[in-house]
Amino acid sequence: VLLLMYFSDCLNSSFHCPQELKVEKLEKRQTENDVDLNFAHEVAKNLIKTKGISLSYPLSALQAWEQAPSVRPQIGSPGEEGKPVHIPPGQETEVEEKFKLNQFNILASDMISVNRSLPDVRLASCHKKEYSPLLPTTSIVIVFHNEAWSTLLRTIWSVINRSPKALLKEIILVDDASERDDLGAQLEEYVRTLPVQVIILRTGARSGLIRARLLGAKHVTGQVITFLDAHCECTEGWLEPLLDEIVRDRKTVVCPIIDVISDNTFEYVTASDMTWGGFNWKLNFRWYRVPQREMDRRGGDRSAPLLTPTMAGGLFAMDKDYFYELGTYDEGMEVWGGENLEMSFRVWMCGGRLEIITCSHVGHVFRDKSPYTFPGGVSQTIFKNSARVAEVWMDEWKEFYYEMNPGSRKVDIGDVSDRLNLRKQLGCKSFRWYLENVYPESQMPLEYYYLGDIRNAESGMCLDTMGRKGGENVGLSYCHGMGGNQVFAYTKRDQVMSDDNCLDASHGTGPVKLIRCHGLGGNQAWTYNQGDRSIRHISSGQCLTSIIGKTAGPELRVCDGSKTQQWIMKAHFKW
Ligand code: UD2
Ligand code: MN
Repeated sequence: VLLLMYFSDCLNSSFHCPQELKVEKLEKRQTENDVDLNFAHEVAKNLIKTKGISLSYPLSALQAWEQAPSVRPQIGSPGEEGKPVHIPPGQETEVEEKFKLNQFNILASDMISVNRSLPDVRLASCHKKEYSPLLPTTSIVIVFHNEAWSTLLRTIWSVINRSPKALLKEIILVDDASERDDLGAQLEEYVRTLPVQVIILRTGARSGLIRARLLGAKHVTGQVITFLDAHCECTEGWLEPLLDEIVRDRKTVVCPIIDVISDNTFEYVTASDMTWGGFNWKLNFRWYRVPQREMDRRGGDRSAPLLTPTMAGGLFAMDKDYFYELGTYDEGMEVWGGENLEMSFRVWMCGGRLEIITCSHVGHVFRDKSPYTFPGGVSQTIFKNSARVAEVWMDEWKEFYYEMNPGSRKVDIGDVSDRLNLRKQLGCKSFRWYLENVYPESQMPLEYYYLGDIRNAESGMCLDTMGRKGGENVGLSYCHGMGGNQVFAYTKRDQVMSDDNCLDASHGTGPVKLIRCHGLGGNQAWTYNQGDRSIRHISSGQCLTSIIGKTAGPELRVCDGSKTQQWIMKAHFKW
């Protein structure tokens, strides 16, 4: 008989529970009060054993959790059920003027209830899942700098409304030196009325999101830390599958699917469960399609946890002790950026795993630009943070980053010796191991012959992406030796690649395009001949040619050995 245990007050303690302990038989044949505590623990332990549930969590979470009441749509209110909000005519100028305050439509956000209803976006198979009755408690840490009142409160309310009460230890708000009046005393007063413990911390001086999160983490009393941005909305059933996966293996760091809340209409738009996290040479986090390999590993079950090479960074949950064991965050990082890849590499390389839990959905307002200032300058800050990631974690592949962002070689990145020591102490694996085992589909080639610019012998000009997007022609311009758009890698898989695009020619003649690398050879396979310096398109047998008098870019032509078909790959050549 399965016993459901209600430890009404002991949710807040770890092993020692107060007296009001009720043990109920599932079939409700009999209810006994004042059962001996030791006996109850014994029964619980037995259950854990027989059900095969890991004992890494204290029994505090042992209870049938009370479900949060689900939010009913307020018929007629704007944005209900996640629908888009339409701004009344005549307010367009105000929308535009106020947009830059938050880089989203604050008028739309203000029109929506802080308790708005959302659709249940989960896959049908998610509803059939059974989660451990022994889920740990969690503290939610939300950091913010100048967040809008309505988005912040909607984040908080969505947590309250859609998390089982027993699992929610507290919400920790970290105000990173906001300069808005309503986020001061008014917020303190507001949170006192909430049906959950809310702690407000203030950094005092602007510390950036990384150090703000660290301050929040110090005050966590739950067993799991869950981080959220300050403009999120959690959907029905978002929390249980995250915590369940951590119970199975405390070294698993879990992310929900991050759905899109429109920055304009605040419409709730479901994101694909077929994307995972990657990164490019610039060390920007990017979404890519999940490869077949990972679909196969999950037996084609889209509701199964998805192993992801990296995470977006804002929304994730992690065992609190493991957060500390693994070295929290790099405190040398400023304001915004880099910490997401740093944490992703560290988790994988140092013995953990990183997953997207596709049955858990949380919406986030994605913005095109940051609304706030970067005290040290935007690019200086991001260069510094990313260079710290590259120096500590990426071994020789850091060169891809530096070649792509020559500006970051000149930035003072500060001292990284503590982080290097951490890597050593934890006995972390190499970046090569990560690329081979976790992310073989990466845009960083595992084996490559050359990284640098590719110069034409006749014109002296260099191949140049001209900053164009995938699908456009590759260009040719004066060699500047500064990397960036003129950096290409010639790889062992016969690719000539620049970041996530590859030189691609679908016809035997004509312009050569930059197309997202597919790694399958075909139109993207080239061989470089060090002898005659030709770059030959394997499938057509034609040669990459710089056309005299034509500045548009190189084309494919019949190979004739002329200087227009000779290309110089000078530095770092490794055969
Ligand atoms: C993404 C992440 C974000 C973070 C960032 C890289 C998601 C959905 N978001 O950018 O969490 O990992 O990548 O660093 O995955 N904030 C401060 N102090 C600051 C700057 C920001 O407290 O100096 C707060 C900000 O108010 C927000 C959170 O940090 O609540 C994340 O900032 P963001 O929303 O501008 O980042 P985002 O979503 O573009
Ligand atoms: Mn955000």
